[in-house]
Amino acid sequence: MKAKDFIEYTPIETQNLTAQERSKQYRAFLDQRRSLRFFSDRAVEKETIENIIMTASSAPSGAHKQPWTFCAISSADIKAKIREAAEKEEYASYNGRMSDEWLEDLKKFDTDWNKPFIDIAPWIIVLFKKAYDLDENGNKMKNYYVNESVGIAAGFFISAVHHAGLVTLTHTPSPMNFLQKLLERPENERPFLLLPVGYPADDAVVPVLKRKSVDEVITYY
Ligand code: IYR
Repeated sequence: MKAKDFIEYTPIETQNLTAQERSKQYRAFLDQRRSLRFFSDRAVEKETIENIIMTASSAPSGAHKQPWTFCAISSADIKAKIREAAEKEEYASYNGRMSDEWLEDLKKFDTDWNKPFIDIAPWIIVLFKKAYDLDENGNKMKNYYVNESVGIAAGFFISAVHHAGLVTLTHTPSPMNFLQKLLERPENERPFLLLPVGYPADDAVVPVLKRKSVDEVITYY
């Protein structure tokens, strides 16, 4: 792209609804989203995953560098390897690495080191952040606000999964370096999030949670 190349911005088609109506609808729609730990093994087409990832990749990023790689895994063999390595780390976390306060905070989710969803979900997406990029000569090119950018892309991803009628979980097996090795990612990529994607299991349950109220999250001036 040349410097200072501009085209006219085309606003979206609002279908005769006001911003107030549209914002209300979207609020209700995203309020139905839940993080799921119980997945069906029902297949999801590659094209669907690709649409969701490219939605995520439309997120704003520092200097439009798009400092991310989405690894989309459907191979049963690789999923099994990821599950095994993730459970090893999670076992150590739940049995000594996490503080009592942290374990207490997690009680309502009834989680433990077992991560069967990594095998069961048809797709595991591992989102990598790119600390820097390399040009065709192997020179380092700087990325900016990498954590903010990749976090925003993850948000777009989660909303796109919900819009498709699918479910996901923002899973952070910790530490996550095993993913870089297992997926043979280059030195400039660091794992950011692991997101299983699929249909919910027929008997899926979610914890009873309350979201913060307007007064708790907004301060008007
Ligand atoms: N990574 C662990 C623990 C965990 C941590 C937080 I913060 C959660 O919101 C949920 C779980 C796990 O995935 O079980």
